[in-house]
Amino acid sequence: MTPRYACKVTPKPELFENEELSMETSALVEDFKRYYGVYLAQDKGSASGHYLFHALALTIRDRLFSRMKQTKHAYAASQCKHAYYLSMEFLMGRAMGNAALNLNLNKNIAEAMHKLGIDFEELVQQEHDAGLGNGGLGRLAACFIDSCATLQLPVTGYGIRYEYGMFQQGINNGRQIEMPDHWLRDGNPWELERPEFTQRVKFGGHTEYQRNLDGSLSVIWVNTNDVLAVPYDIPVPGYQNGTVNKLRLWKSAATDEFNLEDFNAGSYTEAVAAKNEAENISMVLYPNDASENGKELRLRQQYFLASASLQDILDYWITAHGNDFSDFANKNCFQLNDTHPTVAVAELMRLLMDEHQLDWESAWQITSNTMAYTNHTLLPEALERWPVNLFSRLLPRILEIIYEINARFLSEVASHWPGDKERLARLSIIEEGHQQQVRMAHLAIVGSFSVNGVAALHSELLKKGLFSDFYALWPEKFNNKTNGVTQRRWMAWCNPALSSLISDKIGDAWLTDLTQLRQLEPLATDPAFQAQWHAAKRANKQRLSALVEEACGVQFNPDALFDIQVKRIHEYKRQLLNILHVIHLYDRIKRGDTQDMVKRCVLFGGKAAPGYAMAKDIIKLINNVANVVNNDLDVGDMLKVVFLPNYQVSAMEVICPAADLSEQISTAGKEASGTGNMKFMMNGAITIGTLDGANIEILEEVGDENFFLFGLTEQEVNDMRHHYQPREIIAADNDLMRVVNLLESGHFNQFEPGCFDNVINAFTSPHDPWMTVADFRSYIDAQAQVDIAYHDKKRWLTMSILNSANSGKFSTDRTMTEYNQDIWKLPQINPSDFASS
Ligand code: B1H
Repeated sequence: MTPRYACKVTPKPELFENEELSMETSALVEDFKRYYGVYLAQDKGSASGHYLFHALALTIRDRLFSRMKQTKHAYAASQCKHAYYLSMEFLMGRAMGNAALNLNLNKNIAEAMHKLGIDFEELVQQEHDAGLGNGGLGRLAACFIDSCATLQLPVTGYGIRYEYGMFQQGINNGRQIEMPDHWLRDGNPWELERPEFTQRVKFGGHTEYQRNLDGSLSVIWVNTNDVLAVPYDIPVPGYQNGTVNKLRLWKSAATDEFNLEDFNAGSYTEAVAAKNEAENISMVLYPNDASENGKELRLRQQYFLASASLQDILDYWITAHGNDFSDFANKNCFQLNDTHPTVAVAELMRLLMDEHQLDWESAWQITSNTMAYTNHTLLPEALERWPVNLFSRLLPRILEIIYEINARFLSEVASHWPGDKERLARLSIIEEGHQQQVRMAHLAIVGSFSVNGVAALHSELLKKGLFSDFYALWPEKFNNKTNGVTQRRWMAWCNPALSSLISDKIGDAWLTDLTQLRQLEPLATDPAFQAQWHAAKRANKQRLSALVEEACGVQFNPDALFDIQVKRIHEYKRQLLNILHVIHLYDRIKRGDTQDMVKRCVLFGGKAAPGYAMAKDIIKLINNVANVVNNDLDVGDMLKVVFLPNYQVSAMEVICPAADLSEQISTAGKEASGTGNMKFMMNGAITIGTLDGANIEILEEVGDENFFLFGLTEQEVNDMRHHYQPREIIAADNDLMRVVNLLESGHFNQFEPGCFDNVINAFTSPHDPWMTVADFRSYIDAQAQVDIAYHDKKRWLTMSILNSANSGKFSTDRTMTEYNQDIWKLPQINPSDFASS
């Protein structure tokens, strides 16, 4: 079964008793009682967690929406520039705790609930995660909009209100099973439906030329199957500053005409059934992280998001400016979260030309000065390409525009590199071949004034490799924006023990300026402070142990080293390397070679894309190894291993505060940035990692004595590829040889012969792209250093404190400040400066 990481709520009998309370707390109690007793029509006897949660959510929601209105008025009154974050994913997780913190109502709510005999912390656990994202890219979007609200930047998120979010993962006989995540089943108290802003999105049909009254020609897109896009607004509160920004999510719905013909033909049932096609668009999130996604429904989703959002923004513009778009590019900016919403480039051209009668040059001026593109991966399998014939069937007008953009672009290339046919073919937005494809990344770069990667190494590799031709053409477009995470959720909310310790010592300015944590540096070796730091970490480890015991039935000893790898399961992230190390430790214990070894609890978590067989085999391997290790009496509590099912945002809120060791062990050059690495660092975990993504910048900030570095560099990985012989490396390394022998002898799959053959063949092949074996020795040696360091409690605590103290760079407040300074150029707007009567 899937654990929901939720506890039962047990209200005490004093429910509805009232005592002397502060104004704010009394107001909360009153509102709560009204929602609970009147709106939800409950009484003492029916106090289920569900209604209690909803009553409190509605109480908090009122306070969010009133600030959201004020914020909207302030933006309108100031007529300021606005940025829009277009993303197919917003991995928001739970909202209640974050809202309480950001509204500065945490204490009042806890007090109000206490007076009513309800435990606020238990209530928070009732909330279902909003899992509208796959992993890092979706969670980044959530952290970004949090920081923008805290920085009081006029930024709106636009996404899709998927009926089903990321699947719920169960484990059956060690294998992943997927179950639907119907997150809206119990209602979503945080959203407000705005039917009055419904948009209409076109699909299919064909284009025709039409002569206008002035004799000019314009294009019309006719015979389309239209779909309605209905917006739902979700409040995004800034940290205790009166700003509440908006996340607008679109739900698809059928138009009435959709059914008209069938109705008239008397086919009532067919007509109603046809609604499905429209409603399917926002039905389900595609669960593929950084891998192929070539389905028609996915392109429909992408266009649906782009078209509905741009029409919404243009409508708003027209309300204030009519059809005058001369100032539009000065007042609007669109940030494309990877290529997923990139069809927006062509859609904005279409809307400006076909719907608002701008000529090509004016429309292009606006489009190419408002679009900005963020790339999140170099992996070729994740680079989006859509077959031209799919485009021409689904979005014929958009394809015409893409062809025209490409023709004009290629003539610019031809004049820059006369006669260079190969370069022309390489750069073209249309890839030739037996099936022509639209290269979405090329469309994004051509249509944008800014192109950024998400960590320093990643941005360099974009310029040197994947986009080198574009870089040669337009070097000024390229820039880096190293990712971050919000310290409000990822420290203050999820780690109250550590946060209150920190605030006691240095005050609470770190909540909005994370570089303040550097003040902890002088305390890193202070014995009294170390003891408090250790106590906080130990309490967090106990909290995680309880979760692990409940979900996996395995006991984690809070004094052991907590060694944690949680992220999507992907070969490049090399969960395999980690489990090879676990097998090595097991082998050492069995041989009695435990000198210098510390007690370890190894935790894995993460979802595999449902069609990714190798990733699923890796989950099975982890579970089988865990089974053998955890049940071997010789091992005892020297080593425990678990695969925690259904890793999600709310699970990470318990996991990252409890980690000692953060596993960031991807093949160098493959992880664009990583953001889990930052959450662990902030919470005082020490990283064992390769020189990849943002690990490099973490190492720079913390220094190599506070980081366990291992493995080949990106350059070395690519040099070694040509003469990689893993079987020779295995033969030359006794430790590795024993690990491979254990695997090949079927030690972990005694009743399932052959079940790991594919995994073994993959990592022992000279063509293994992830070069796991190449890094084994260096990884094992680094892990031995971990043991030595952990033996020395004082040294470990110093390292832990220094990691947290030096994590200031990795706040999304810094990331967003950089996006704003270099790309968006928005003013800070304080709603209280525009307070209306
Ligand atoms: C990242 C994705 C991604 N990169 C395709 N690319 C998807 C690609 O549904 N799809 O088709 C979904 C997601 N996700 C991640 O972005 C990187 O791997 C991380 O390294 C990075 O930290 C994160 C945020 O920038």
